[in-house]
Amino acid sequence: MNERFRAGVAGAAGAVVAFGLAEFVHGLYQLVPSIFVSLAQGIIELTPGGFATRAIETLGQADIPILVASTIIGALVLAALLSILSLRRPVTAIMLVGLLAVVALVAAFSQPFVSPAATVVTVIGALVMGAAVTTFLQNVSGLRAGEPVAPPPEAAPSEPAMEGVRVREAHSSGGISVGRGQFVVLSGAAALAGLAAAGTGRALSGGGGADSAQPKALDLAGSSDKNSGDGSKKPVTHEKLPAVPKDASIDAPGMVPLVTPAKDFYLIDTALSSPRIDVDRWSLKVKGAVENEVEFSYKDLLSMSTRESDVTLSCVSNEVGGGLISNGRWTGVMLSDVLAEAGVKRENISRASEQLVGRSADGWTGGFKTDIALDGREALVAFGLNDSELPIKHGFPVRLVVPGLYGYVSATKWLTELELTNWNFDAYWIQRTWTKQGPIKTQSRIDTVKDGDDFSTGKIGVGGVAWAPHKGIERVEVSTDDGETWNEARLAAQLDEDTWRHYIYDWDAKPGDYTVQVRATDGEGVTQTKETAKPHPNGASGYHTIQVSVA
Ligand SMILES: Nc1nc2c(c(=O)[nH]1)N[C@H]1C(S)=C(S)[C@@H](COP(=O)(O)O)O[C@H]1N2
Ligand SMILES: [Mo]
Repeated sequence: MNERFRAGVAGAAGAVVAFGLAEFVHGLYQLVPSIFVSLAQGIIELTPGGFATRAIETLGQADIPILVASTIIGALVLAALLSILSLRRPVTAIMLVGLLAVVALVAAFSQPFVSPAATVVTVIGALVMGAAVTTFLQNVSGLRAGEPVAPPPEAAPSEPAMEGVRVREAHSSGGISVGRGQFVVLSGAAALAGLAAAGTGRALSGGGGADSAQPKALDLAGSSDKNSGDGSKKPVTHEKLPAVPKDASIDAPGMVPLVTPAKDFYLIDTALSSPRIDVDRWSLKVKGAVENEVEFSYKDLLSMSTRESDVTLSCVSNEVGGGLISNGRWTGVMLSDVLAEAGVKRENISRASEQLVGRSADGWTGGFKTDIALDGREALVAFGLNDSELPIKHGFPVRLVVPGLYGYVSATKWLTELELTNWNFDAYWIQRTWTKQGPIKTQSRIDTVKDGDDFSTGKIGVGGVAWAPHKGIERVEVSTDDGETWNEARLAAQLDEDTWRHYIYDWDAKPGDYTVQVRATDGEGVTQTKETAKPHPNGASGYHTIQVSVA
């Protein structure tokens, strides 16, 4: 092993220890954010618009492992290079480590709910420990001659980062060195210790695990009589929807459930790890161009009138035929009721209050016309999904759900603020070149038959879902001849005009190769466009088209 290689290994081992320690502290104390996640998140935020639209529009899906892997590799390579540099130019190396501390702190402080002092101590402590381990490994492998054998890093946490400065006589003879085998063992041990610390930290903080934990059942009993003494207030009610009617679903192999189970609900956001919010400290502010700013606690919200509402949510990044769409039964307070408390009414919307911006605990924003919140549709400040609290990943404790709008302009998760402002403000994805208004395009998808399927002659049920949230679906047609002729599909009962609708066409298939397509017509009589478009900048369009063979 040559000198550089050993120095590189020493640096990488030190980095593992530094990250491990920081991750461990994060596990013990959540107000110290995960430095690793903060850095990766920083990369996302700094990604410029054009690139971001392609690279991270489906974050929460396949891109996360790539991002995480590149962040890890990047950090290890950087540490290795710093270690090599430190042999020749220790002072420069130390200054660069200092710069890393600043970068890590900036990233950490952009996370929600950060304890400043503890975070500073953690970052500096972790870097000092990492540098100590690196220096120790450099020493024992003879890369830094003239130093006495340092005790193991666990026993020597004091001022080791400075050690490099004192090593002037690096080329003098002597110095204690261990053999190659021992160097490998020591480096491996350091890295393992770091990994163990990181693993423990992850386990303590419930990284991943708690996200998938079963959300608690909603319990609104007892929160109802709050305002009853006040004669001026309308009585508080908790409206439940009747059970989903049987005839609203078509039961066929491959059909998706009409109401998506929370665990299967599509997931899209820019948060590498979901903000964990303590409901007792959470509040929702309504501010900006309002008559009076108001602030709601979680209890305040639950003691208002609540309702359930069936709403299909879709992501603008959904490709034709794609799965970034789900249908939920949401529980919450009407957004219009929340706004009314701040004096916002449809009649008094002005240019200054034309836009309603939802802001998340993690800083994400989504904005839409204030009028949409007040035009009667069941836009909710939601705290429940399918009779349970919101899952952490889907916005616990409170999010927005607005029928008819894509999620990127409307469905703010981990909601902490509603701000009334003018139309000039550009929310998160608008800054990244997606269009300002995001009405969901009328669309349909074939689910029961897949592209490339082979069938034998006979009846084939071509079915799936069609949606035009807030307009409803009036008709769905299926073509088996590449759009030459269209056959009316059978529709299930419409659960709600805000939700998708099941359809099926019983196709009597003869032998041959077929191009099968579907198209939907919304409640206003408008058929979805045949024109194909990519998701960027305002949603995909075109007919879902598949090829099948019948023999
Ligand atoms: N805080 C926050 N809210 C957010 C997002 C986000 O990145 N951060 N993404 C939005 C987008 S683009 C969509 S499509 C929906 C997805 O909601 P879901 O993950 O619950 O399906 O959330 C919206 N709300
Ligand atoms: Mo989205």
